[in-house]
Amino acid sequence: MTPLNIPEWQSLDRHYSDLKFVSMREQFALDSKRFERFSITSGDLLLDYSKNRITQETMDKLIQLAEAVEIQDWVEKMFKGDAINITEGRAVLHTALRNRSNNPVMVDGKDVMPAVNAVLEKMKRFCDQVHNGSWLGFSGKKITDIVNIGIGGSDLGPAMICDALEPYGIDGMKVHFVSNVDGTDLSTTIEHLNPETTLFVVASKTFTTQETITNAQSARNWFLKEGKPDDVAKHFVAVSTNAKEVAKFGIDTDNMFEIWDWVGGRYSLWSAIGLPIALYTGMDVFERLLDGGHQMDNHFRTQPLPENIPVVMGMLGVWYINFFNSQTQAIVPYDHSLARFPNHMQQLDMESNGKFINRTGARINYKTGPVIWGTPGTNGQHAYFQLIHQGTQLIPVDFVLPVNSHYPDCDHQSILLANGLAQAEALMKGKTAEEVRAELVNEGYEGSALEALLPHKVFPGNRPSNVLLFPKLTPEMLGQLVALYEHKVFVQGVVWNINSFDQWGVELGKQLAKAIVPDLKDGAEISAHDSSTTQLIKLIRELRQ
Ligand code: G6Q
Repeated sequence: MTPLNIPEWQSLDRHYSDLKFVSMREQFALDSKRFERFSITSGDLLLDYSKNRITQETMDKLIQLAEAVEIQDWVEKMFKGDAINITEGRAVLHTALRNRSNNPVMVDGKDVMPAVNAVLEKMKRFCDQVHNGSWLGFSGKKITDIVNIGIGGSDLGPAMICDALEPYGIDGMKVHFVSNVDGTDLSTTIEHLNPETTLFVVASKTFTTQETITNAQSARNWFLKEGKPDDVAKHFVAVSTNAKEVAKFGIDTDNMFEIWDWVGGRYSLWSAIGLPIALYTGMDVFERLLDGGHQMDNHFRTQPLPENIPVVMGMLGVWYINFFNSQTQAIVPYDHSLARFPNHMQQLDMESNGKFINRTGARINYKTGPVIWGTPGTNGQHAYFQLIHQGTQLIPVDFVLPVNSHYPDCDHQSILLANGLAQAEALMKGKTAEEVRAELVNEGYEGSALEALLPHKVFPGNRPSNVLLFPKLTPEMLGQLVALYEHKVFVQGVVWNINSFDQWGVELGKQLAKAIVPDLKDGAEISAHDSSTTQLIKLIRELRQ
C-alpha cells in the first residue's frame, strides 16, 4: 500500500498548499503559548519543536497519518519480537538488550532475556577482571589499552559512545577504534601501543567481514612479534554470532561474547558490541546507558502519539521530506564530545531508510530517507551554516544542547549555548529587507551602495529546527538520545512502508570487492568488467610499487 493513497496523506498535501507561505515569525507573534504548545518533555529531556513550519492543524494531521499507518501496532510488533525484518525473516529486538524491566521477550516461543542477561553478566565479570588486574597480559602487566576492531555497526556506535562518555572513562584505561581496511588506520593506532598491555576486541556479527578480519589478522601478526601463540587468548576476545569462524580465527570461544541475529548492526551498541564501552567506562556506566535507552523505550511505547518524542520528530521529518521536498537533515550537537553522533545517526538513518522498494516488494514513487549530516557547533557555523541560512534548499536542523559541561573549569558553556540558541532563532526569524535597510542606514550606507548590498544581507528565515535540551550528557541521557533517534527512524520507515532493518546495499559492497582483489595481483588474468574498471585495474598494477 502506498502512503500516497491514504486519505490522511492527501489531506496533508492539501494542507501543505495552504501552509507553505505561512511564516513562523508571525505564528510566534500571534501565539504567546507556542513554545508550551509545541514542546514535550520526557524525564530530563526536552524537545522544543515550536520552530517548525507547523500549526496545530498540521500536527493533528501528522498524528492522524501516524495513526492511519497503525504506528502503535508496529511498535508493539517490534517490542514483542515479531519478525518485522521480513527480508531476513528476523525479529528486531535491540529493545530487549536494554529491557531493564526484564519482562520476558519471546522469539520463536523462547524468552531471550536469560541469554541477554547471561551475556551482560559475562561482560561484567570480564570487565571487572580487566579492571581489578585479575586478567593480565602475557608478561603479567595490567591491560591499559583496548583496541576495538570492527566496522559499520560494529564500530560507529561504540566509538561514538566512548567519545561522548570520556568523562566517565576509567583512570589509566584508553580505548581505540580501528575500522578502515586502509593499513594506515591499524598502523597509526598500534605504533604507540605495547602488546603486553593491549587487548583487542574483534567485533563482527558475522565474523566474515573482510576489513575486520584483515585488520584482526594484522593485529595478531603484530602481537606475535612479542607474544607467543599461547598468549593470544589473553589479548584477543571476540564479539560475534559466529562461534565457528571465531574459533577458526584462533580466538578461544570462551572469550567470545555472543550476539544474536535479531540485533541489527547499527542497533548493536547495546549488546556485547558495547564491550569496548564497558571496558573503557566500567560495566556500571554501560548499564546506565542501557537504563537511558530503556527509559526512552517506555516513553515511545506508552506515550500518546502527540506527546511522543520519536513520533513527533519522525512525523516532522516526513512533513519536510515528502511535502516540502527536503533532501537532507542536519544534526548539530553543541557538545564537542558528541562529534561522532552525526556519523552514527547517518548510518542509523541512511542504512535503515535508504530504500526504494516497499515491504511488498514494489517500487516506491515517493521520497524516503534523507541524507543525514552534521558536525558539532559552533564549528559548523563557521563552515556550512551559510547554506542553511541563505542557500536554496530547506534543511531542517536538530540542535542538541546539553546545558552543563563536564568541564566547568573551562567555563565556555554560556557562549556555546548562546550560539546554539541564536542559530535556531535566526533560522526561524530571518532578516527582512526593511530590517537590513535600517541596519545599513545605521552603519552610514546610502544610495546605490546601500541598494547594491541590501539583497545580499537578507535572510529569508522560516527555516525549521528542533532543539533537544537536557541538563548534562550523562550515560542515561546519551542512552535516551540514541534510542530516541532509533525510534524516530522506525516511525518514518512505517509511514513509508519500508523494511528499515535490512541493508542489502551494505551486503553488495561486501561481495563486490572480493571479486576484484584477485584481479589486482600481478600477472593474474583480469576477470570480466566494464572497460573503465579493467583499465583502472591495469593502471593500478602498473603503478604499484
Ligand atoms: C549495520 C550493517 C553494517 C555492519 C557491518 C559490520 O547495520 O549491517 O554496518 O554492521 O558491515 O558487519 P559485521 O559486524 O558482521 O562485521
